[in-house]
Amino acid sequence: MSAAVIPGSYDPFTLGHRFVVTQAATRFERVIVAVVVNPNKRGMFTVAERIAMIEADCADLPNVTVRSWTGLLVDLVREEDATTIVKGLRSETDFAYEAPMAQMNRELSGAETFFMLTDPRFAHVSSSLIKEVARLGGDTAPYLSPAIHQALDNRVDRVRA
Ligand code: COD
Repeated sequence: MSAAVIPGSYDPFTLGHRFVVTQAATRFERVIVAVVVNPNKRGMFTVAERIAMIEADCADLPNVTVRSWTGLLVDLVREEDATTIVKGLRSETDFAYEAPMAQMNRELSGAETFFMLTDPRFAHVSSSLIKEVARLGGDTAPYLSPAIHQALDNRVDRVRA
């Protein structure tokens, strides 16, 4: 059975992420969205909150599951009996960052990385830029599902209060 892991911080999950997951869900029998925990980085949303938001956002994709992961990504790939990692690409900058990781992951375990070009509507969208726009009062609705947009608005309001 073909299975792919799509890792990220997802703080928060954007429509760019959603595009990549949706495309992968039509091409793999199983898709595992992995919220990778970076112990040195405190996010705006907890890992549990991110998982809940992604699960709700991907509820229409029955072959997609969401979980957290700490450690080497290839160990998760092995644990999930997957062979493929999927990464979204927005630009050459993403490719330059991702290519050495893809080579390393192949050497470590034989896991292959498939790169997927994002939808041009989301080529400038990153979680960090979205958070900055929200903090400064800009409209982030075009880049997030309605529930995640609401959650971000609530969190930013709490930060401001
Ligand atoms: N459209 C399409 N794709 C996008 C978009 C968008 N608008 N925004 C981001 N993406 C892609 C990114 O390129 C990335 O592939 C993925 O979505 C997740 O993005 P983020 O910003 O949520 O997450 P990052 O970049 O902080 O995540 C980095 C990883 C956790 C994926 C990376 O560090 C990793 O694979 N870590 C595993 C640990 C490990 O094994 N390290 C050794 C590797 S050799």
